Amino acid sequence: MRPNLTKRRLRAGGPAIGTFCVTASGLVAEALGVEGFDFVTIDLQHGENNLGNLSPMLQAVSITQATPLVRVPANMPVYIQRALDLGAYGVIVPLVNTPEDAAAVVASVRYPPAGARSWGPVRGMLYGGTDYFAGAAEELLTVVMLETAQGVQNARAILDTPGIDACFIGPNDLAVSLGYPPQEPLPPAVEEAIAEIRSAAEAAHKIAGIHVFTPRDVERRLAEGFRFIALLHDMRMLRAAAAEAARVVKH
Ligand code: 3PY
Ligand code: MG
Repeated sequence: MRPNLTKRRLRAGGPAIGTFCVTASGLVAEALGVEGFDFVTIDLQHGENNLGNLSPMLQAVSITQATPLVRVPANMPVYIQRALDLGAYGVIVPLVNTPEDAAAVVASVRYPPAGARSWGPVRGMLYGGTDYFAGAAEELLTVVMLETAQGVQNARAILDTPGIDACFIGPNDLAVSLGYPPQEPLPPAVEEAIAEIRSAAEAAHKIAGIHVFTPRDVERRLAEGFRFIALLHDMRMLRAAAAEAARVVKH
């Protein structure tokens, strides 16, 4: 099966730095991949994408060196299994709050006997190869989002769940769950919760991940021990560049 370069980097102890794509444009997804990110995550939770347009979005990422990942809209077998069937090389599952939630994620990713995924990788096999069944557990990346107060409380148990490769912190939802509006920089209580999750990941020997919104924060989080880092998404990049360009407009 085609190697998952992002998973291999993480397994080897290195960082993987990628981004998200929220617009439904294959052109944009391809551009993100071409620019050198380790992974591009097609976002089905927020933004324009859905199962109906996912196949061409994944095709666009797949012609670059970036690993194609999908953030599913919810922890439901239909989303996780269909994203993988269409060629996602890993899933990022939002709002995982309990070890039972984590076990459900693994059951959707893994074929029996380890899980309950149904066979039918229509495009997954085109991208992954004819030995998809034999290699799927090894190559597909399983990431759970810890982004609620309950998720922080249960972080160690969630990360101890067999089959979970990494956690990914959503700082905005985490702030909201802890009683703050989404904001940058994050309030100290949110930073404390982030540090708690990172410690839990370290204790569980799992990879810690987080979404960041400035290149400087990539450096900061790497120094803290995070290794699976997403920087920005296409709309934020576009708006920042557009705002910078529009500064020339004086009236
Ligand atoms: C959050 O910040 O809540 C996220 O989900 C970022 O991806
Ligand atoms: Mg979130």
